Amino acid sequence: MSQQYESMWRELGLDLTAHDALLKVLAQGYHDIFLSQANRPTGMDYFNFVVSEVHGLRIQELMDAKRQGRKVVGSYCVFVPEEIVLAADGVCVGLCAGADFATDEVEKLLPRNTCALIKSAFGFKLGKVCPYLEAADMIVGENTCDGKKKSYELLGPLVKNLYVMDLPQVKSEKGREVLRSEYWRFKEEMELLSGVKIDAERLKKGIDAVNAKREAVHRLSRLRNSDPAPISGLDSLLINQIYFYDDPARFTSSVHKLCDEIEERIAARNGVFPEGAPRILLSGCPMAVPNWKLPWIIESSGAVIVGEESCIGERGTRNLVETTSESIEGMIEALVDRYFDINCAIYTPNPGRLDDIKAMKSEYGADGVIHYGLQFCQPYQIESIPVEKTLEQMSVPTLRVDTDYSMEDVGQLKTRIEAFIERIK
Ligand code: BJ8
Repeated sequence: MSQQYESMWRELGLDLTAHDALLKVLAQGYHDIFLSQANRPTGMDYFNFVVSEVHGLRIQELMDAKRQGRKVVGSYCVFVPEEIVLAADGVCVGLCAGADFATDEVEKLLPRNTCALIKSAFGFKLGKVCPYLEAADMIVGENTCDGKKKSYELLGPLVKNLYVMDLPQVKSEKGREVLRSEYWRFKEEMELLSGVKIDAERLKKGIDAVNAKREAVHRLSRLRNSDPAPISGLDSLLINQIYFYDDPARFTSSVHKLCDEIEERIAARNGVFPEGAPRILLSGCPMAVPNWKLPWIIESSGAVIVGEESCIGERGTRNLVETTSESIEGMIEALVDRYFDINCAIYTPNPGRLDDIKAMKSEYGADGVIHYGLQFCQPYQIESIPVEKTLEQMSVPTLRVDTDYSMEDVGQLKTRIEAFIERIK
């Protein structure tokens, strides 16, 4: 792949040597963690292909779209409405990264005790290894946690095109008004950037495309309910990660095709884990590519992950946008309704998230919950304590895991997770 895309990467300003090293690590990790799994559905071949071309063919597609005058918008948060980007004929891509890179350089800019998700975003910029970031015509930051909102002040001078969206911290009428006015402002900004006037017809198409994508992953989530599990949690997480990169229509049809196959596997009782394998619900911080450490430890210890209460998972995809309105005002309001309901820990208070965890636990028949907190992520680490307490009071075994992107704690995590699995058995 390297030679085929070298000129494109050079044109984007990537550091080819560092980028090559990153791709090698990614390919090796993918081989060891994903391709080594037994009895995967054949529908995963498509997603294997997407990963193998994630810095190749997909970037080529973005560059082709740019040549046709379309704009590429990168975002770090599921509050950024892809529907509005699509309505302006743009392409929306996720920019969160799940690996440490250029850490020494990053720590000259950011305190060491910044969460790995933020440091990684800076590392991919400073190390010049992210073609999505470099291809983006607009990078959308958002005022969510303190770490993110303060770090965008430092990211701004490093990129030409940062746009910061303000977001509410409280689920009040005032909070809703903040989201409403920010979505109108974002619509105007997208119109300016693209030169496309977003009318009701365009916005409806954007809403339908993203709703269809969400419906596809909802179908997959429901199918994971079966015992024996017809698909691993690792593969499901991968699909949720690819959700942020792939062409929406192609992604949607590939997920449905996979689901058709999974239905056949369920009928044949053909699982990827033995029947009765301990079932785990993961909850907490988002896991961006290639952050596969914790799910890999869990599933290689004999338990299966049956759901993710996470932004790269159900927190990000729950609820469709209501499609009853024909007017642009009504559609923006429907977007506000849908996104305002995301139960991110940046909200205070945030009781809805605990309700979601409880509902997912019973819907997917989870035997226990593992709460994943990134070190130095105050919102999720602080919430993890009442989450654990409440679930344990309900006799739901719960394990709190705080970690980062390094592999240093793998042995220790494995010991804790194996003991937890023994407990829920
Ligand atoms: S809607 S979860 S994607 S803000 S891990 S950077 S919270 S210190 S990512 Fe998020 Fe939007 Fe919320 Fe979802 Fe801060 Fe925590 Fe780091 Fe985090």
